[in-house]
Amino acid sequence: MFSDKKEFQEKFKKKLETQFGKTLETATEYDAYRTLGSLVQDKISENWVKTKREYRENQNKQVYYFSMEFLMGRMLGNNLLNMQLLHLVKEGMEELGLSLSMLEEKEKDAGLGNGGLGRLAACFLDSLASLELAGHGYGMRYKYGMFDQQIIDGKQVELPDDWLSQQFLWEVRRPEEALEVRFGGRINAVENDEGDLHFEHTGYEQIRAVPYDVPVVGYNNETVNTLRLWSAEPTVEDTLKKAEIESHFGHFLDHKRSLEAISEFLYPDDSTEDGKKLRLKQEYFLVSSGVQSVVRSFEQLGLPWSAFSDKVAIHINDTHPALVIPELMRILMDEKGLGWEEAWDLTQATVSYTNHTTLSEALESWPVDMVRNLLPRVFMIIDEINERFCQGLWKTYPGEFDRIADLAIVADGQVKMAHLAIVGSHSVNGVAKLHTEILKKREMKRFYDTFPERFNNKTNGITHRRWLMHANPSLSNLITESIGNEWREDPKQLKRLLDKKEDVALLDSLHDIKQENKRSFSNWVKETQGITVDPDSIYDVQIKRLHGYKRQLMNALHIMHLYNELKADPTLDIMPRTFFFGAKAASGYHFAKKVIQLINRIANVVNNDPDVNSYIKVVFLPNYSVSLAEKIIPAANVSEQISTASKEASGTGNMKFMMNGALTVGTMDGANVEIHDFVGDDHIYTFGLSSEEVLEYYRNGAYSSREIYEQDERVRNTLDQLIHYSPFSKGETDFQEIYDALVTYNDEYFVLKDFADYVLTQKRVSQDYQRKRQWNLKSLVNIAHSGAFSSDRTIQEYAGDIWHIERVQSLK
Ligand code: 26R
Repeated sequence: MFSDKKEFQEKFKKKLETQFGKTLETATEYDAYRTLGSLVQDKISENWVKTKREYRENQNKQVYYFSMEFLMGRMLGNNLLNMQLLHLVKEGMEELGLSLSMLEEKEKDAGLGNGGLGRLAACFLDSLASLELAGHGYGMRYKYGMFDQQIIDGKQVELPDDWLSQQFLWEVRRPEEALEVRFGGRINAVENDEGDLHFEHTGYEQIRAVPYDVPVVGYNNETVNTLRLWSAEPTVEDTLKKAEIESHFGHFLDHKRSLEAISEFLYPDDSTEDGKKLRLKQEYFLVSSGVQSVVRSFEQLGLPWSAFSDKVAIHINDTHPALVIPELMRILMDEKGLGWEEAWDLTQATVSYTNHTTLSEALESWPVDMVRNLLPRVFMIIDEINERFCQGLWKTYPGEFDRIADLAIVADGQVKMAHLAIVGSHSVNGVAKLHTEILKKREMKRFYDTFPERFNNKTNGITHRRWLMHANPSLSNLITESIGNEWREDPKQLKRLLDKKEDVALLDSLHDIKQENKRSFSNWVKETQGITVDPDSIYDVQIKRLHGYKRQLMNALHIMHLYNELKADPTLDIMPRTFFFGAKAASGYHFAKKVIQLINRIANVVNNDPDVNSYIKVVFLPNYSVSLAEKIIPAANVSEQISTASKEASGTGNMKFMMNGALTVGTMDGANVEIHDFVGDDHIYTFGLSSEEVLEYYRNGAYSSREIYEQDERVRNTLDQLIHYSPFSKGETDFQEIYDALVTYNDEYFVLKDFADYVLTQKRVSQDYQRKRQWNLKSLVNIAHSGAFSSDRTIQEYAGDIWHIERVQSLK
């Protein structure tokens, strides 16, 4: 393809001309981006073909990571990084008068995910390829990804994310591998001559599933794995038939649209169970096309069915793809002729499941009638799985009606997806130590009692390639200067920074780099938001989905409190701080939208008040996304991880900040607990109730937020400003609901309970920040321990303990 700068420049100019009909003089930046992208894609193809051939010839076990979400972000920079071409291309472009980072900015984020769960899937793909493991993603090619957020009049407005309006350079449509997925219809049991039953499906609706493959490039190796995204299209026969019957073009168009709707939208909801049939259709669409495609690949190996689980692992990212279990059973039995027992053993040995939340409102269940009507054969199989499971339970726990009803997959007219996922798989894992313990001791206790060997922990991780090497090149270079280059292939090596705690020059450079990152982020904020922020202030950042349990509200109330203190005493000696927020609220989550409005109101008041705005500033960054995270995290001093203890399964933003030298202000929740255990008390700011205390309050009902409201004057004054006349309320009733949630409805997330400790902790942060060298030391210690949170470590654990796969030995 190209191996040196000259050759690269020639190829680039050539492609610009032949593929896009432009010259360096006439090309726009966007033209240059797509030319470069398509050049890179060509180069990737060589290793892609090779990797696929190698897997086939080697007959390696393949892992398929099924997920309704893949939050990939941009790909150009990361592909160049992983291919070790970043330098060559950067310099080559510069000589042609083009800036690579400007071109990178032209790429739209692939935002096919909501938040943590989707981004985790993307980090895992990067680690699988980088560790030379044969693991692929199976997901949905949504026409519209995560909505674009605008803030108008201080309120969130959602606009469709029409990301495909810009051609997605990295995908390859594979119509020759399209499959069909069936919905609805009836099942007739038919007996053949030997007296065997088989099931005939009639009257169904058929949808074509077309895969689009995206290459996943490993770091500094020749591995290119595949992310396969499925798109719904009407089948040809179906379309013709309909057109004929209806003989009405309008009807035909309606029909076409209703079929395509299946892969139209990502559900922009990361918390509430959405009862809509379309979501269930989406889930089955991914599952059925995915499992059919997996089975087809296995059959090409020419091995007996008994080898299936030796060659295939299917991992389900939360319960969203849990229908994999009955779908694989259906295919093995109805299409391949296996008996129940053999099909069941293979299914269980193939499937593994990760739980990402204990929030009851995010646990999926579907009405029996809906499943039966939409997926009649799949429902029969679920029913049979349930029947056999309950019979087994009856033998182990005779007479324990309660327990059996509690564990059943189908109960109260609902299909419980988590129960299906646990029963039909060989491994169930949580995403941080604390989360897994809560699953075992509480949420899934009775399942743990029944299948203790299935439960295990896999603490989440993040790819240090995107989140450190690519997002923060100056810090990366400093690290290399200090401890050598090995950490790039083996991030555990970051620990060697602990030997450099006395290295004053290093600590100073750490500071300088942070300052430089803060300056360039300030410039970006100025350019895009028109807000001036001071790089000498503390950059305090909370970026994540907006949710009650994540307590952006507590952060906001703290800022109101600081404002009040400053107004009361203008001579107050406080370290200047800029509070950054980035958060999208689910479109139907009214309360979350109110919190966004409140933050924007606070920003408006604080930033325009000359009495306070040289001390505190508030910036709400609209349209938080992966690419925005990559800009702000390297510039952060303080990482806000303040969820109500027990509620945040893991968190992964916490790890990204730590890796970039920000210090955590956090509760002992999710992976914060493990961060704390690594860095020690002196290098993290923990506060608030423990998960046990929170869970105990929920049990005994002894918490009264009104008591705190009545006793703590600061809390009362601040909350009253929400409903009485104040600069924040402006005499309107916009924030009555927030007040009510906190006072009238007893503060479900313990915001008031943890408030006092939070205020004190933030004071400590302000004081400590002023002792530069100590602060930089804390920062260094965090970076040093962050290698433990590389997704390479996480993926190695999945590979060894759950999937039983090893690094692919090259055939060469
Ligand atoms: C059912 C459906 C509407 C739905 C519910 C919940 C869809 C998506 C979600 C997203 C949840 C499960 C999620 O993103 N969980 C997050 O997973 C991260 C990766 O494991 C964790 O770090 C994070 O703590 C957790 O909230």
